[in-house]
Amino acid sequence: MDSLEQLVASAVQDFMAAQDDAAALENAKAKYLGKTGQITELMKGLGKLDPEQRKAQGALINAAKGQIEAALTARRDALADAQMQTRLNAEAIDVSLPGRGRAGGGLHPVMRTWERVEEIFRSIGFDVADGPEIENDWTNFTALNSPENHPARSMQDTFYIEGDDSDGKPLLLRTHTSPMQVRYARSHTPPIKVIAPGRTYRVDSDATHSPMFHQVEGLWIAEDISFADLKGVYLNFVKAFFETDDLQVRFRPSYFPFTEPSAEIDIAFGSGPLKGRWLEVSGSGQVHPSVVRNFGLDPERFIGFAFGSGLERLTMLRYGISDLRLFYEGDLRFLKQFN
Ligand code: 2NL
Repeated sequence: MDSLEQLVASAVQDFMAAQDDAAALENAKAKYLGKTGQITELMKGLGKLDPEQRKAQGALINAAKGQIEAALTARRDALADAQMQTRLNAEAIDVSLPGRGRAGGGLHPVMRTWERVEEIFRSIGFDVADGPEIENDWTNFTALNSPENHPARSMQDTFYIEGDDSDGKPLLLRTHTSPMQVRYARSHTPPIKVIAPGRTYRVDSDATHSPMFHQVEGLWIAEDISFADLKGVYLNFVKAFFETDDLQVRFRPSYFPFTEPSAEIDIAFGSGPLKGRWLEVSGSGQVHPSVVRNFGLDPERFIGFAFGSGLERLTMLRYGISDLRLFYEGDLRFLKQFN
């Protein structure tokens, strides 16, 4: 084998030895084809030969150079192919695999109660009111006969918003759902049958109180209704809500600034784990004449009945939940049981 053939053979060997690292192949290329590479040096030596020999030798060197270049290109392509194959294997996606599925959301148990209460009252002709959670002092307190110096109006009991409304009056997070009913009563003409469910806020936080909680209130205003109608509506409601007719209600005298007379509503189940125990579920009463006047109505002509219940309380009784705090912790082990 002459020296040119050996040179080509050694180049091919070096190229084959270069593995997945691109620098190794480029170094091998420089050894033969670079500025001081062996082929380049042979070319430089041609100048010393006479013209006849230079032509013959030049052709041989060029042929060898061509073979080396072809071997280099082939090796480059082979390495690129191998690299692509490795990537394809590593990044392969099996399109026949089943999907991961979509995690289904679910309703919070208090929201279930909220929807249930709406459905029951709609079925007996009540409308559902809505309204702002940031209220003014008049709608939340004054209109509802809450005296100017009542502790409920203090910063210790109510969340006030920094800054006032456009009239310089304080703004606050509504402390009950009643302001929605005040707004509703002032913008509708009797007979009025409405419930107002929603979030409410008080400065209160312990095992049985949350700074945010939910209420539903009901209001019925007409010319010819009595406490018996309130009792009938509420009894129908609790029977539908708890899905049993085996249940009693009792009205216990109480006091609220916005009703006179006022009563607590208790219920007792005739069976089940809570059988025979009187359970407080709502406040209620005949709407105070001053409040009827604040609705823009004549208390001599119109009579109103109202009630207010806690949605958390109703939910706990319905599902047998013993700790209010479970509603606000967002623990999926608890929440998943209702979906
Ligand atoms: C309670 C007390 C009650 C009302 C809410 C009411 C609303 C208007 C006018 C008059 Cl607009 N009354 N609501 C009446 C009596 C009791 O709820 O502590 N509930 C958990």
